[in-house]
Amino acid sequence: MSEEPVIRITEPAPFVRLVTMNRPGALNALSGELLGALAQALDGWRHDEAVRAVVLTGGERAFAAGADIKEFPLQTPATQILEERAALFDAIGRFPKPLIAAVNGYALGGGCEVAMACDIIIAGETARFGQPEVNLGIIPGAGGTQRLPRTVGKSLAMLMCLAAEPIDAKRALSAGLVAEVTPKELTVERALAIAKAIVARPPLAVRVAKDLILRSYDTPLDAGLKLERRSNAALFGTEDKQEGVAAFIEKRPGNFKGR
Ligand code: DAK
Repeated sequence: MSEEPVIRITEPAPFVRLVTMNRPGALNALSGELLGALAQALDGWRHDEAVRAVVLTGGERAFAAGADIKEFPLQTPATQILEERAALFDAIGRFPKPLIAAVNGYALGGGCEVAMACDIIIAGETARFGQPEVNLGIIPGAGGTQRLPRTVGKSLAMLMCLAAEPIDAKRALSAGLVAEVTPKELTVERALAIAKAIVARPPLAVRVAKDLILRSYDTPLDAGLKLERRSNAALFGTEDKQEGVAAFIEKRPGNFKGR
């Protein structure tokens, strides 16, 4: 175990957590320890009503430069299965509350996959996204061959995964991989502003909207539309809906409880 914590957690605003990956000497390479700490934090917040949105960031040089390659020499097919590393990555994908990635510098390999598993990516101008695993004789292992083509299309995904060519923030924006590009000093600030805007909104509606958008990737349109209609009908029975409508009519901000 290193002395410095591999992730830092702060509460920059009520209901918001900021998680900063903290292995600057290794460009935030995703060691088992770092992934474990991240998974533990996210799993702990699943049912914690004091947490409504999370911002995940790294450092100035790197969001994360991928899985920790220095752990690879001892890894075998058996350790890959037994260590359940995939489950650690999955903790991000299964987190039910909004997760915003604030990316400066390298987001490579598993780092790019972690960002893609988040719901919104805000990129600083210095951000570089790539899937260079093929250089190591392996392939993306946490969504790079699946989430990336669904987001940027086949041709660019092939370029990134087969030629190991990274893309810069501007190209990531035009490809739809990121929502916005900011000056690098403002990346976290912008992500936090989005998180604060989200936590002021009804938590149940936010949660259901996130769930449905993620489901849209593998739900036929007709089934997705039915699910949307039923989910919306259910939300009409919530206290938050009563409060949101009353707040609009009374021209005041809503006070939402997630009930
Ligand atoms: N792992 C370990 N250390 C890393 C690292 C990484 N991914 N990336 C950088 N570092 C370390 C370097 O070794 C160096 O350490 P020292 O030599 O100083 O001790 C330090 O960080 C600074 O890096 P550089 O000296 O290389 O810095 P440069 O500016 O020259 O280059 C770079 C920056 C990002 C271009 C370069 O460091 C680089 O190419 N890094 C490797 C990027 C990469 O190949 N990433 C993909 C890794 S494979 C799975 C799920 C996912 C995965 C696998 C399995 N399952 C669910 C089973 C994911 C796999 C990957 O991500």
